[in-house]
Formats: sequence, structure tokens, C-alpha cells
Amino acid sequence: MKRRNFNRLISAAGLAAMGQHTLAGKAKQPNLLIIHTDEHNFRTLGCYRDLMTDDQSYVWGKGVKVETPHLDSLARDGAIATSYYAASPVCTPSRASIISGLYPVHTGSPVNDMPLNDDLVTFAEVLKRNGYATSYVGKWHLDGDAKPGFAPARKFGWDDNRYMINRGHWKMLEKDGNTAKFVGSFNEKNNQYKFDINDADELSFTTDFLCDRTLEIIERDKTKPFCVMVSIPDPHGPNHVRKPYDTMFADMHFENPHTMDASTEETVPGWSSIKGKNSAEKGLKQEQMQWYFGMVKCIDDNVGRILNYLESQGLADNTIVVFTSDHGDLMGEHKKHNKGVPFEASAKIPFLIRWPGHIPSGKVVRSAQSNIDFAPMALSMTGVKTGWPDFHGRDTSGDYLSPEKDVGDDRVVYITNAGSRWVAAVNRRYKLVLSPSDDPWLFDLKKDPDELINFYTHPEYKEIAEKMQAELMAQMERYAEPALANGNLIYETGGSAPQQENKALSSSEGYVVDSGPHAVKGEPGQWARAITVPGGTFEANTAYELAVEWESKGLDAGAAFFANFLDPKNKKAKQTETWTAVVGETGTLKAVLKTSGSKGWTLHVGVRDGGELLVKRIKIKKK
Ligand SMILES: [Ca+2]
Repeated sequence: MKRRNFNRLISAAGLAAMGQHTLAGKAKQPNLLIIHTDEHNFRTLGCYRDLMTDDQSYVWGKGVKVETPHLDSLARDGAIATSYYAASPVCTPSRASIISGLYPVHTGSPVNDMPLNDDLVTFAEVLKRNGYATSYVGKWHLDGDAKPGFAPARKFGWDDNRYMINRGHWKMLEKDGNTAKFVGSFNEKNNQYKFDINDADELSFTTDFLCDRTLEIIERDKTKPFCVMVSIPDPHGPNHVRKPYDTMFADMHFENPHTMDASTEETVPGWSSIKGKNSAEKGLKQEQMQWYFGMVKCIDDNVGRILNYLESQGLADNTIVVFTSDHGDLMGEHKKHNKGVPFEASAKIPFLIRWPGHIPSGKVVRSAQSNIDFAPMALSMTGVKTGWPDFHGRDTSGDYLSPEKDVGDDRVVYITNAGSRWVAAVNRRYKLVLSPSDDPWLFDLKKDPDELINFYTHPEYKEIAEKMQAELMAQMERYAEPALANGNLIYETGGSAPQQENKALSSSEGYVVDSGPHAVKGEPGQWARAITVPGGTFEANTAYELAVEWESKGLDAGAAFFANFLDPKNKKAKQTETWTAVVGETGTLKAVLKTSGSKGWTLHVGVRDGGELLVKRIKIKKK
């Protein structure tokens, strides 16, 4: 159905009136519509700016903003949560948490491209069993590394997943039989898409295309209780957007955020880094920032179309509308782009929810929450009471449904990078970050919203630091946080992480993953290991596919990086791959290992004869 057909529907007053009657007569269960974006900085929503000081609203300069009236209307007519966090601010794990109500390490998807466990029960599954029509449209990223992976076979309760796309940020889509396809070409060799953004229009541009499909589905299912989740791959990069959004902010000049200029290698916490692929050391690229705003504007206009459609069909009152994202985007803050760290612009996500007559309009929820709370909260609001799996998240529906306009307590939630690089406890004011790479960091978001000062050792913060730390420890224990089990977190100033063998993180679906990074510096004449995947990981007489993502920090003359498979019971049976690379070069070593009768095989990756290697991630799968 083309856009003009929806306009016709919207103008069909008779149809709309009929819809209202039908719904009013039945008092049926509320519909649930979730609009989900990817890598969305909360400062780009007007409703968030309205609640902050100008310093925090306009980090890229006075008046540098994108107006979002339709998103703002959700906050005006419903509620806005001001301390809502991604359980893990990276794509796959965050998505695993929002749909399951679990911490990512318990879903099969603790790091990008890992597939969900087969037996995972999502909120969609529960709703489906209770008679809801369930549909998912857009980016999923929970079906392994399939790319694009349209309409995956494993549906996880989403009855209609015709327009589900596993991953990839293609900017133009069209219908292809019963599913969708990319417009343009995909080169598997370099894993890149070829497209011309100038060809994209209001039907083919991905955000528009997915929202049109969403409207078709709502139109189809509007007489039943429905649950639709539309997951828009923007404003994640590549930062391209169709006309007229591509030039809408062309006259806007973006200044460096204060925290960009204030961050140096000496001042950034050990768990962050101003080097590497997310570095913003070279400053902001004006066009990239302008296009990001353009993508946000296009999203807002599409949200407006969806809200208008609900209104025209008499569905607005009985539909819970949620807007959120998988994580933020630093956009130059702390000299970084993208996400993955516990800083606000990375880990905090927008969360807006509207349900007329149930959630008071203009409500502000200040208690800390995380997207593991979403599934129990949503199910509770729909009134569905049976078939709930055990959730880690809390049913926070009371915070939204209570008559008070402003609610907030000191609840502490814990968030993690799900790869043991850092863990954090956060409430509406304080944030404590523990890691294996630095002293504890304690932020006071009220006094220092820029997150530049470590208050951990300030005497007046002793009590709050102890309280946050105790709560973090309790929650890590409760939810079996791997960093706690690894025993390598630094718990006090001047403390150190115990040296121990790096252990791989096991998962399901035949995968084992270590999400690193692990660095090693070797000397001439030495074989130095960055990581050892221990014995017991590999079964006997089995073939494994390995992908080792690495970055070279430089090699001595004649030296090499190596990966080898060793059977400790028979030292002769070893398989070694070596390679060389110049400083800054990155790559993925792909290899197949066939084990023999022994169960003791280990995998070692490192540097031979002098040099420095960073192992970013290892993925192992049975072939
Ligand atoms: Ca993402």
C-alpha cells in the first residue's frame, strides 16, 4: 500500500468513526506499539532538552538542535523517563535485553552478532500465546551474523516477521514477494553496500519504508489486540538521509562538545579510550553531524505519521505507544563517537510512553531503570498475567501509571558491557564504574553532568560510594555477572586486578566468544600470548570455524602475529597461523581447526619476536 492510500484512509471519516465504535464497545486489551531506533543520542529530542540546563541541551553550541515535535508529543501526552539505560550499550546485547527482560549474558547474545538461545521467551511470545497479533518490522540483530538476513526462520514470538532484517544499515528498501530487499548492490567481498542516497524517496528510504509496512500491519490487525515493534536502523551510521533532510541542517555549525576538548589521554578513565575506531580526536565532521540531525528529523516525521494514523483510526486511546533506542551515540562527547562505554550519551537511552487515560500526561519518571525492565513493565500494562518467564527486570508500570506527575526514587540499576570490560551501578544522581583497567570512578551527575570528575576519593562521597558499590556487588551476584566471576575488577583506589589467565566466555548455539579486548606486548625471541582459550572449550574430533578480530600496534623486523591450536597432551599436534601487519592495521583471521581425539585443545593468540597486538574479539563456532 502506497503512502497516498494511507492518506485516503485518514480522510475516510466514516471508517474512522466505525473503528472508534468497535473499540469502545469491546473494552479490549490495549495494543502495544514500540518504535525503536538505533544509536540515538537523547539530546536530539526536544523533550529531553526541555528538562536539562542549556549547557546540557546544547553541547554542540547554542541553538544547535533538531526539533522533534512528534516525539515531544509522546512526552507531553504521556511520560518521559530521564534515567533509562541500556542494560549493555551495544546493539545485540541491548536488543536481547529489551525483548527478554534478561541481562545479555543469559540470552545467548552478550556481544554483537551472537544468536539468541532457542528457548528464550520474549514478551512477544507471551503476548502471542495470549491472543495478540505480533509483528516485528526492521532491524533485529539477534540472529547471529546473517547479513542482511531478511525474515529469519526463528521468530521468537513475532508471528509476522516478513520485514525483519537481521543486520545491516542499508538506506533503501523495496518489497520483494512476501518480504523486503535492498535496492542497490552488496559486495560480499568487502562487506560493503553500494547505493546512491539521491535515489531514495519517501517510499524507498528505509525509515519511510519500514513505517509504511508498520501502518499496513496495524491496518490489518486493528480489530485484534496487536503488538508491533518497528525497529528503525537510523540514526546509526552511515549518516546518510534522503532529500529534503540531507540539506535541512546544512547551515548549522557544530562546535566541539565541552567534554571533547577537556578529554586527554591523561584524564580519560581506563575503561574509555580516545584512540581506536570510535575516536573523535580529529574533531567533528560537519556534514556527518548535519545528516545525523536529518535522520532524526525524518524519524520524527514518520513518528508523526504513525501517531496521526492511530488517531484517525480511533486507536490512539487503546494503544500504548513506546519510543526508545538500543543505545546512544557520543557524537564527539568525551572525544568519542558511537557507544560501548557507560557515559551518559552512550548508555542512557530515550524512553517515552503514552497511554491516554492511564499514564498521566506530562509525567516525568526520574528513577533509574534499564531496558531489562521493559518486558515485565509492558506485559503488566497489557494485563496479560499468564506465561511470564522469570525476568531479571522489574515491573516498573506503577511508576508510569500512578497519578503523580513527577516520580523518582534512589533505585540503583546495574549495567555492563557484557564482556567484563566495565560494570556500572547507576541511580538518578550517581554512577559508579568498576573495571579491570582503572580505579573505581564515581560520577555525580547533578554536580558534574559532563562526567569529567572522579568523586570516588572525595571524603564527602565516602558513604555514597560504599552504598553504590555494595548494591553493585549484590546485583552482580544476583544476575551472575561474568566480571564478578572473573575476579579481575579493581575495587579500590590504587588497587590492582589480579593477573590470571584470560578465559573465554561460553555461550550457546555452538558458539564460544571472547569479547576482549586483550593486549600483549612481546619481546624479541619470545612468544607472547594476548589470550588463551582454555582446554575444555573444544570437543574432540570436531571442526571449528574461528574468527579472530585483531589490531596491530606494530611489529619488530622479522616478527609476526600468531594464532595456534595446541594439544597439551601431544605437543607435536599443533596448527599455527602467522601474519604481519603495520601499525593501526586491523583484520580478521579466519581459520578452521579440526581437533583429534584429545579434549585438551587450547587456542593461543599473540605476538612472536617483538611487537604489540590487540585481540578485539574471538568467535568460535562448530563447523
Ligand atoms: Ca545499535
